[in-house]
Amino acid sequence: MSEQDNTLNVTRRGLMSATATGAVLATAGVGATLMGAKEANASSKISLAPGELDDYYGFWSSGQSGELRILGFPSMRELMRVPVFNRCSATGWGQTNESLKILTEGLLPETKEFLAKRHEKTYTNGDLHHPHMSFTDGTYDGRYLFMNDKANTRVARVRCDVMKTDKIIEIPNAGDIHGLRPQKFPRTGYVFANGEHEIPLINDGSILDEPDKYVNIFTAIDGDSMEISWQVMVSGNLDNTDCDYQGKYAFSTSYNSEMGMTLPEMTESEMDHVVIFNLKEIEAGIAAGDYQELNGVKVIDGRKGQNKKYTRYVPIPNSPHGVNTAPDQKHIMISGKLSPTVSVIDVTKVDALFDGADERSCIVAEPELGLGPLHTAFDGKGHAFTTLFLDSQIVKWDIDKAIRAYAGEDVDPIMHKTDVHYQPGHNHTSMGETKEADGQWLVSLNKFSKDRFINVGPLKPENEQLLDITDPKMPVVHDGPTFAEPHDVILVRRDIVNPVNIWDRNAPMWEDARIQAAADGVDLEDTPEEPIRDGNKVRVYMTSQAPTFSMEKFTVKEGDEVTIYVTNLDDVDDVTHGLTLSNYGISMEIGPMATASVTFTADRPGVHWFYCQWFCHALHMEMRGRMLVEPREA
Ligand code: CUK
Ligand code: CUA
Repeated sequence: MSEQDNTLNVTRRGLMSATATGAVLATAGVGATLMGAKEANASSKISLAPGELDDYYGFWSSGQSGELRILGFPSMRELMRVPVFNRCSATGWGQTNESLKILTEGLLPETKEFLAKRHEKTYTNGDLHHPHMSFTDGTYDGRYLFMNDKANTRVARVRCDVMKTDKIIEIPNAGDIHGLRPQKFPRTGYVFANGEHEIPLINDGSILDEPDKYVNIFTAIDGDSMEISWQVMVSGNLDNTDCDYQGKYAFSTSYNSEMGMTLPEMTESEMDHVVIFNLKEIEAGIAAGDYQELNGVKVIDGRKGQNKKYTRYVPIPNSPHGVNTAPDQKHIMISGKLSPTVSVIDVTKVDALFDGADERSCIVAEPELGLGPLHTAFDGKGHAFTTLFLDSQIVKWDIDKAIRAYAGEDVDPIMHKTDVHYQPGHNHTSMGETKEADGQWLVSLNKFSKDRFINVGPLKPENEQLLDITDPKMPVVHDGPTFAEPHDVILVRRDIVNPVNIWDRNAPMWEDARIQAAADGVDLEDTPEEPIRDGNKVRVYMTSQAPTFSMEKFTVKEGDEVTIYVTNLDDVDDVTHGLTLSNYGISMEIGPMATASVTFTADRPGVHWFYCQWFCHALHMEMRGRMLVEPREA
């Protein structure tokens, strides 16, 4: 945050707590009395006056909705939905040529074949759990956001300058990508991705109940090229992952070290493990040729008992889930899930494991915190905050005291527990997964809202609560309902994220349109008055400028394959146009100075209006034109 921003924020927040509390108490009467002075004080910190801006960007996942959401934080106002693995009616994501290219180019050949049999080009669903920003030198750098698709084994990247998805790749050999984190140091670098569900190494339908033939795969993706750098075959499954601040190790939890296929089998043993990946040794192993190539990817064998220097398996009680690296750059917290403990790894003790030290020797604390610990967040002041799923609480604890207690000293690391509503999964603190954790806010992502909102029927929203962690009692200051189902969020200081307002005409997004226009001798910004016919292919080039399209009518023949390209010439903030083609199931967004295109077969004769669906001008309703589809002669 710049000096100036900082001053402004402090002033505003300070002012609001001082004055708004007084005002609320004076005017709101009974409500304020019931609310209590403390809660009123805390609420006032987050209630921004109209026109005031938030201090942080919140990047929310959306689970089975498959999109990325941007919220202003701490107000928790939803600002934007960025389609990623889903389809979007408003923007045409999944329908425009530009989005289809991104959605299809990274699919494996066998997936393309499989989808073609279903007459689909890409999957229509996704399960997006973990959005994380690229790092440089241990903190966010505002370049990219990376995220997983657990449903269809993909990893996507969003460009933060335009807040659009620019790459999606399917990960071969792995079963369902779950945990995902970018490398923190020296930069991203690698994006680490866990395959969650173990599958037979040769998954051709001939193997079902032979657990020893099942493997799981840890993948390192190059965050710049979005190509796979290497993979490691492991024992057990892989749940969540994080890495250190030295650029040496990544850590993945495994809740099914048993390699069980049924629930009783998966939860049988008291100890599961965290796998530690030695990045330098893996790179050396790849360079030395100690790999097998599977589906075009170099795969190192890091299974248990291989006794090579690629991996170590540290026993952890019991079905561990979350793994979170502390901003002290030294400690890694592994949440026990079925064990009431969080196991703390000291990264400075990990080197010794690869020289033969006992695996548990890197554990320096294992505080008992409560029931169902899932994920841990940090304030950068030596404290950790762990969600307790079963207890419906956030527990704040002292990392140093936990270490001293583990060494035998009689100290209690638990500082405070706050009730949340209900059943929290992830929690996250402002800048909490970077070395710049600032200890201001914590958001608790609760799986159940039950009675917190007026009833909307059997399907309820989730409830994401905001806790003020500058207060030792960590009061809940806001309830934020969300639709299915954000698992995770990051809170990024707003000075780090600097999106543009207007597209750059050279953006790679519509590269194909540029190439086609050049081949047709068309200037995308000064388009011809008639469509270009090329056999039964028709290319309609248009520009949009509020409140008109450059073409008010065009004619095609039934059965033609029509592509409509629209270039939005309005280089004005917030003047987005759209093109919806009525009764053809077609719509798309065209941002300021962007080009977008859509291809379809004109198999419905008649007059069809195309209209702009973004309210752009006083004459927005009039921003429309006609496509005439002439019936084919019988
Ligand atoms: S997981 Cu959902 S609560 Cu997919 Cu990060 Cu822990
Ligand atoms: Cu352009 Cu509405």
